[in-house]
Amino acid sequence: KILLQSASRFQPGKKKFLYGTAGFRGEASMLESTVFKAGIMAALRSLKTGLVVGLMITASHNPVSDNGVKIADPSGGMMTQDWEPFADALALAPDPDHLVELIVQFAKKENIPFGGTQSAEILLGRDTRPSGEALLEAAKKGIDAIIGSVAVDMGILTTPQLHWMVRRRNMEMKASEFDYFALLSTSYRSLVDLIPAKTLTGTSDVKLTVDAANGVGGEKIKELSKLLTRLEIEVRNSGKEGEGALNEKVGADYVQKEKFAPLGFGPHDAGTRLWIRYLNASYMMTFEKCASLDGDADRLVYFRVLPTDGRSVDLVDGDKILSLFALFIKEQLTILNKENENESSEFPVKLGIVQTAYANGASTEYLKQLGLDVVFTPTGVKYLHEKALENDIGIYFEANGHGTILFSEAFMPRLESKSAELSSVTPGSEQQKAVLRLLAVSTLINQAVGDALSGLLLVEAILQYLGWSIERWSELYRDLPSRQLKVSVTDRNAVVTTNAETTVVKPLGLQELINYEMAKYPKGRSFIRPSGTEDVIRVYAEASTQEGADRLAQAVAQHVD
Ligand code: NG1
Ligand code: ZN
Repeated sequence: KILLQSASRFQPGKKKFLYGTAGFRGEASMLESTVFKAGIMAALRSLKTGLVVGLMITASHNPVSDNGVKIADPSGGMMTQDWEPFADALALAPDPDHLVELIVQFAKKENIPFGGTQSAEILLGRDTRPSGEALLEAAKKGIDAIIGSVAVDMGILTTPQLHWMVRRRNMEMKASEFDYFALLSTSYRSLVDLIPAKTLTGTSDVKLTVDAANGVGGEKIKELSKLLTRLEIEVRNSGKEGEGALNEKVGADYVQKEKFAPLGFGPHDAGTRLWIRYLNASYMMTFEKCASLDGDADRLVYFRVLPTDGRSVDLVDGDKILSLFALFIKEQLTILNKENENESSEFPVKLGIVQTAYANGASTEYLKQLGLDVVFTPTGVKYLHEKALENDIGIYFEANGHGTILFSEAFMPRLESKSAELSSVTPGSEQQKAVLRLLAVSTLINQAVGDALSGLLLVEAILQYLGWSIERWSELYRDLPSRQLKVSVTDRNAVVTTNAETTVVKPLGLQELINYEMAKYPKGRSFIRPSGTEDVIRVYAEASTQEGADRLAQAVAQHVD
């Protein structure tokens, strides 16, 4: 009855929403009833599992007029895919009666202890969008409509902070925002303290300029940086009044897709080049390293403004962050397994890499050259995350900068007992340090979802460990030129793909046309897929030259149209 009453207050709008790559997204003013239903979903999910669930109001890198809602499962990851059809059905329910009927049926099928003694707890978070507050109220109404469920408003958060809190709560660990900042900063500190003295570059702070997309990451990174030693962060586009609009020509999505510096950055950020004579050798030093977060701070890319025009950038994208992480972890595993006189036992570790078709071909080649095992999944964190979990240590990244490192549940106790063994057998040994580094990575990196803040600290710690500048890092391999386009279509679901989205199966004949275009360009590779967050078909193309990539993308886009 309560459900029916509140449902009548949230009549569905005309627009139909589906639970896509990252939950429901769209024009904020159309979303109220959908968010209300997401509140119901979250409550049911918590009732079903008996654990804490999260609900986040954000539209990430999309314009400020948009918003969205997604549910974090008890693990801290994305809501289980099994429930997506139910989410869609709820969203499509034409009226309150149908809605209630759907819920009752689903609760029966899933054995959800509906109306019983079981209680549910849902952590709510939202980004800085002005529409967030009202939508959060709608979510609360949805939660309140399910008896026994409690909504806990965690305030304005980055998406990864909320996921982290859910995960930690269910692990019965401290999970406040303060705990988050404390854990990240102490883990970073441990990694920096473990840097070999010979690579430590002087005593001065490392500098980094961060574009926070005028989003929630701006204030959060400022707070975090107060707790950091050896890293000085300047934040621009922090979201303060007068600094510009959320995600408008700023942020990780803009920098990665357009390959231009965000607003607020220019020629003055291209840096100074100095030749320093030291022990008869010349060193070139540059002082410019910039990073961009997206609107909810779950994506991170690095860049360097090029002195040529002060606007173009040398992009260091998610693939290169992944490569840096992979290189570092692999090195620690090698140290750990190096034979030594103390003969600690062999410590086999399964390290695996997960990418999507958007990964630059050069990155995949580089990772394979390192001897790493690389697999591909369709776009969407839920797929990458699931695949990465099949390893002891799994690293996944999307080219757009969303990714993380996962340490499996079975592996963590092994790593901890190895650490205990080494600290008694060979304290202070290189092996012991390698284990301590891996342990610090496991607490620094957000294992619930990709997190720009924790990712950034890991990047900085590794660069210091290696003694690398952003230029040296960028030179790991040279990206193949690429181009991304989007084509507006009436029904994006008319395109169906397979093979981790690299082959079109519907409409018939389209793949043959794409193959025909690809064959025209050296190193030509192109694929299309329906976006899960916008009403478009995305086109990706790669070739040995930029002109080739541009022409290939254009040609393929024309076949889609
Ligand atoms: P869609 O719109 O499905 O392409 C985009 C990103 C995904 C993921 C989601 C969620 C690209 C090409 N796609 O999804 O990788 O990050 O948004 O935010 O960047
Ligand atoms: Zn995001």
